[in-house]
Amino acid sequence: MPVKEVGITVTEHLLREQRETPYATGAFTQLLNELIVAAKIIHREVSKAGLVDILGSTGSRNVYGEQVQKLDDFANHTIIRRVMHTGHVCAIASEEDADIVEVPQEYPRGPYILLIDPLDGSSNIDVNASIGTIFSIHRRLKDDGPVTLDEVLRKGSEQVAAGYFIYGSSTMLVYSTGKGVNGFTLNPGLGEFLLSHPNITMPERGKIYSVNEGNYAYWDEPVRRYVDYLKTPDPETSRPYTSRYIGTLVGDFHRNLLKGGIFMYPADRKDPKKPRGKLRLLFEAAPLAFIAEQAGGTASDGSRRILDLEPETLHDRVPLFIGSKDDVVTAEKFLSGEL
Ligand code: AHM
Ligand code: MG
Repeated sequence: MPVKEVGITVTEHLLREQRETPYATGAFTQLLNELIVAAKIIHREVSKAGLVDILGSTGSRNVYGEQVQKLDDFANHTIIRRVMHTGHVCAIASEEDADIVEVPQEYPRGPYILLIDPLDGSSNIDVNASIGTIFSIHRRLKDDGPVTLDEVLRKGSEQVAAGYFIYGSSTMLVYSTGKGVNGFTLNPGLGEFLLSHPNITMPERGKIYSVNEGNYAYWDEPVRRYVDYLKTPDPETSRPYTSRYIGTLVGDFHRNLLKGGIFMYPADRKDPKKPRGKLRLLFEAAPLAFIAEQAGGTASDGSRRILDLEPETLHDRVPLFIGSKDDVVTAEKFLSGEL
């Protein structure tokens, strides 16, 4: 493994990874490069969002019945348009679309399936807080022919790569191909993502918990007891923990990835239509679980490893407990009744 050189471009980093991978064709590198171009376009729109008529809602609702923001729509179409014609994917599944979008068979197609949450944290768009794009890449199971749903409904452990872009105080790309996690910061002057956070590792235990505590009354008793525990002073275990919650999964996860801690979106009784919490297994939980594990952390639905879960539908939701290993294990112990 060559020395990680802070400041190298993401393209150079990808090419180095490609050279280390036997039989690599470069298709994956080109796919990621195209995704990066899409993210730069989204970054440009996000950074001028307050100035142009791109804030607010489109007036329509997505597959979950949520208001579609104009930037959501823009991000979704930008990624699909850029990636569809690369010849490296055969299908794209988006949190914003009910079904998978297949590349027509008469066009050049490749072996990869891309899954995206094009603009995570949409409720934060209009208030200028961090938002992000989450992606996950699978290699298709068949050599050719129409893409079938079972090729998309796969366990997170089968992802060949996953990552996210965060449009925050700076724009960053964090990704993993299963060989650790690296973070790149966009230098707006150069228009290049430069390696700024090589080999990210998550502290074994953190001091931060992130959860929408407004839902406390709707949680099961064990979740409430766990959150009460985190707030009870005990210097031996660094309690009380600090509470931090942006309401953008990417932003909350990114902070905890660097500083340590736990993010939770437990199941709750707030909305009978969402008995398994709010977050989506394929578009949110699985890609971030891949990153968490690659950085030495972990992710669970309260009792099972997120990366082992088999999705039943494209838009399955799942309770999520993700972050520093010791924190997630403690949460699981509360949920199982062991603590
Ligand atoms: P979105 O993808 O439609 O933006 O929804 C997901 C977001 C996550 O980013 C965040 O963790 C969560 O919803 C916040 O939900 P809540 O407002 O219920 O706390
Ligand atoms: Mg989201």
